[in-house]
Amino acid sequence: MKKSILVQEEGQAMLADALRQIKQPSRRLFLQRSLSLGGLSLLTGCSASDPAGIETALTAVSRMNDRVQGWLFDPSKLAPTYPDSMITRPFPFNAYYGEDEVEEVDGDAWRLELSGLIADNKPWTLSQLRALPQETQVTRHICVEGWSAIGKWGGVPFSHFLKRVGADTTAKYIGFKCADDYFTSIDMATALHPQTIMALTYDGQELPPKYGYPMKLRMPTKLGYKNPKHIQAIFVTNTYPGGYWENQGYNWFGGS
Ligand SMILES: Nc1nc2c(c(=O)[nH]1)N[C@H]1C(S)=C(S)[C@@H](COP(=O)(O)O)O[C@H]1N2
Ligand SMILES: [Mo]
Repeated sequence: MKKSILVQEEGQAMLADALRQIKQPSRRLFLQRSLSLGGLSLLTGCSASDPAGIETALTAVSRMNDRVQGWLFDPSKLAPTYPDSMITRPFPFNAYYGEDEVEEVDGDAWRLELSGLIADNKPWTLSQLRALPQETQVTRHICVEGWSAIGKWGGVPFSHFLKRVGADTTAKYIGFKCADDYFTSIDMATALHPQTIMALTYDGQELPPKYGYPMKLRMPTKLGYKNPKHIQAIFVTNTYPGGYWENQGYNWFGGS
């Protein structure tokens, strides 16, 4: 059997054990922190003189951590919301490129493409999305680069959309392909979370290019890099799709 599979199985048994003992969030943090390099070599038999082994082990542990976060995720627990007076102005821009290189998407020509485990995969126009029920949230966006900001997004509850198009909500993953070649993917429980929305507006106005025109996925339960802007295609799958930053070592679950 491959080492990574052994690592996962062994690690999962250990984590399942630990999970049975912990109930409070403070203990959860302790659990996350305890998945350190020391614990790693214990788990895997890899040493610091074996960088490739460590790399593999780190990836394995990050994927285990995804599962733990998935188990701990409470689909009905809401992220904090804020009054309009607390909105961060100006709201920061971020991407893997500079603000002068923001993707200019033609909203009239734009079509949201659907594929994978979805019954009705006809493409959607922007006006069709605008005709669906809309919700607004004032929530905090947290970026791993060390900043957070409160913003106001409006759009279609993603769970409503997924049911409308007949997505297989028992599938594991939802993947996103963006106009700027960014890509990411999320777990189904988060996709169905009541605060996960297909954002079409920012602060009451049409979503500006820098914040992801024509549509971004807004999830206050996830870190910034999990919130894809300029979404062009959505697919439902049971095959792990990874992501732009996730494939470079960022944790996939990426809960905030
Ligand atoms: N398409 C696309 N989406 C993206 C990114 C990106 O580079 N391209 N960067 C992510 C990161 S790391 C952050 S913090 C947020 C920033 O969103 P904002 O510009 O609305 O603040 O977008 C996320 N979604
Ligand atoms: Mo970010």
